[in-house]
Amino acid sequence: MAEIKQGTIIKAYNGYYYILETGAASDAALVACKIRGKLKQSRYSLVAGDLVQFEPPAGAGEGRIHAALPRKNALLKPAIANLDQVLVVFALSNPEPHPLQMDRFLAVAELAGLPAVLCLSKADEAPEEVVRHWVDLYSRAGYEVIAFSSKENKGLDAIRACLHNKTSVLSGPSGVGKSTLLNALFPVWQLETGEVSEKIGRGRHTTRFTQLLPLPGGGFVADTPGFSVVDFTHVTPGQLAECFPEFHAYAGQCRFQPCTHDHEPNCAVKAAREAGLIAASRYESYLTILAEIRQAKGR
Ligand SMILES: Nc1nc2c(ncn2[C@@H]2O[C@H](COP(=O)(O)OP(=O)(O)O)[C@@H](O)[C@H]2O)c(=O)[nH]1
Ligand SMILES: [Mg+2]
Ligand SMILES: [Zn+2]
Repeated sequence: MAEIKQGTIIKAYNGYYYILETGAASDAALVACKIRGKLKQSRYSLVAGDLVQFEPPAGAGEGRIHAALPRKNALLKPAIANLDQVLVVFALSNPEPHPLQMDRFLAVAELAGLPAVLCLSKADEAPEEVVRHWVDLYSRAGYEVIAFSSKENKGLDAIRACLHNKTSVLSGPSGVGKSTLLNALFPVWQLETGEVSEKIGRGRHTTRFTQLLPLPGGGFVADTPGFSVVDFTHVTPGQLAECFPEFHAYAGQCRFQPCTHDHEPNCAVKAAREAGLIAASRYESYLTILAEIRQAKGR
């Protein structure tokens, strides 16, 4: 009987699973494996981030996956298992911060049950008071916020520390500097970066598939555009309110239970918003998404 080892699936591609053995160096060679027949019929397919037991190839050729360990969690889009957190990346300038869009990305992480860290890029392009405004706004909402500049090498240690020994996915719109960030953190990676327009032209015929990058020192980060489709139509108003952490302290004190924090009298969330305890932009984002949910449900 060959030795059975444990490892993490780094990418799944063309029927092969590429595995990094647990405890191996981040730049160790990946082991190409196929799934053992019996496991193939199991309920779910294996994805990046899955922990598996595998039998390395005897000589040349491929190894075999014998078993998958239970998952902590799994995302569908992008398909990644066992995530610890989401780093939501937005630019402080070029493109300008878009609070509704930020709140959507943060809420998607909340819906997935994953802690979100807000990483604000291109700090070199924004005046200090603008940086402070956005950091304060989201810190007060309960998020860990890191302002950084890949260009000027600022805030990168905080992001490196945040990624260490965890499995993370970067999410956020195109052009905010996600790939540039990963290259600045770990220069050996040399991921493709550039203007949005250039990338569309070049990227059309290249297959984009989900892949984890093993971090030097432990942990993984997903090189993927993240959640591109942010769709809340399957979400209930109650679930949406839970996606806004700064509402939690007040929601239990509303006169009506459940309360949608919209038209109801004696709403503690609305009162907190009027007292300046909840930021206006956050409350407006909530109402905008709530209206979309209601419209989709024809209510
Ligand atoms: N000024 C400045 N520009 C940056 C910074 N990071 C990225 N950029 C630029 O933003 C553009 C988009 O970067 P990219 O990493 O491809 O964005 P992605 O689509 O989020 O992966 C590129 O032109 C980068 O040079 C930064 O820290 N400062
Ligand atoms: Mg990119
Ligand atoms: Zn309320």
